[in-house]
Amino acid sequence: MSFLRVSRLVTIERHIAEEQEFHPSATGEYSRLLRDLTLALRIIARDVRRAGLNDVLGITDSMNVHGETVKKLDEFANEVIFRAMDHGGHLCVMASEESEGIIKIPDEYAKGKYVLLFDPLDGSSNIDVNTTIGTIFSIYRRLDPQSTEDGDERDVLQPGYKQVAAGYACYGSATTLVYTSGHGVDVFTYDQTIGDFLLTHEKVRMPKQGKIYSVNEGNYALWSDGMKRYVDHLKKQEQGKPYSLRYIGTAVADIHRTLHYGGIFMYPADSKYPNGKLRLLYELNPLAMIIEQAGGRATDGMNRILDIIPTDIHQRAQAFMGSELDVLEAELFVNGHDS
Ligand code: AHM
Ligand code: MG
Repeated sequence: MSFLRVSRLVTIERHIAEEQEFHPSATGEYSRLLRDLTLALRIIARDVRRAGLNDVLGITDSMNVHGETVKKLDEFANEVIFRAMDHGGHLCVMASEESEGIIKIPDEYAKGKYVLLFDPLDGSSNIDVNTTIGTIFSIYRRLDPQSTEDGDERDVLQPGYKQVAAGYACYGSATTLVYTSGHGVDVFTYDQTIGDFLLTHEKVRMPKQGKIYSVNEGNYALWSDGMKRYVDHLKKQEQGKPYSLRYIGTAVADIHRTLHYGGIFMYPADSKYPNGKLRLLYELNPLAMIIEQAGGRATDGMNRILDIIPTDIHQRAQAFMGSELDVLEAELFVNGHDS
């Protein structure tokens, strides 16, 4: 099945410019922010493609041919995003899964009206084995639109429903960029020969129900009884079942498949992670916005993920995301309403 669902030749930059035309008061600041961010994604994509070679090309374990320290890819991605975004004048503060506190914009640069949250390299356990990894991002407006000062933790701790835009880059068999600004979900594919992301799937809609579940089932013994019953139910031999199991262990990749094929992706609470493992600000909110914008459902088993009020920049939450009917059914089981 081909996923090409567009008739127009459009780059990501053109697409964002077209969306800005819906907002006559737009100053272009947002378009410039996105342009800087996609530069960072192109640089990370290039280095992901060279993963494994960077060390080989280095003179020693820790030095590359330029005499610079070879960084782990996730630290490198974190730094690339910071360096692409710190000086544009459109951000007032950033926060990253890889950085302990909020990330200040350096004193010498102007502070803008947006906030950027990101997971620079999602699926880090897959880096060394050439399996799909990704970058996730989330953009908010700062709380005080008139301020030209640094943003602070309050700007970062906003609920997901306030996101202006969200997306992810998925470094798989191709590099794709999945993006929403609240007007549906569009998918762009990177063409390295022209160095640009081209629109390849416009306004993705996910199936109402799928036939795939995606969860780390190795944790079965650590789950609640309701969660165990739900997964047992998906494996029954009855109409429409058993479901197939697919689990990559990179949230971006598991969500990307779920977006196209439908079904459910889960990271529930277990006795090791009582609130689930995934991070609300850098992973769940942006992925939940994408899933909802494509017609799916994203909850923590009880509440809409986008409505959770964050209290800590690295807080975790449970994830049940995917086709609407599948997520509704999972909620019945995990809340004990299945019998
Ligand atoms: P990371 O951001 O440090 O890579 O960790 C998050 C990843 C997710 O991408 C993925 O869904 C999950 O951790 C996999 O966890 P597990 O190995 O416990 O199944
Ligand atoms: Mg991650």
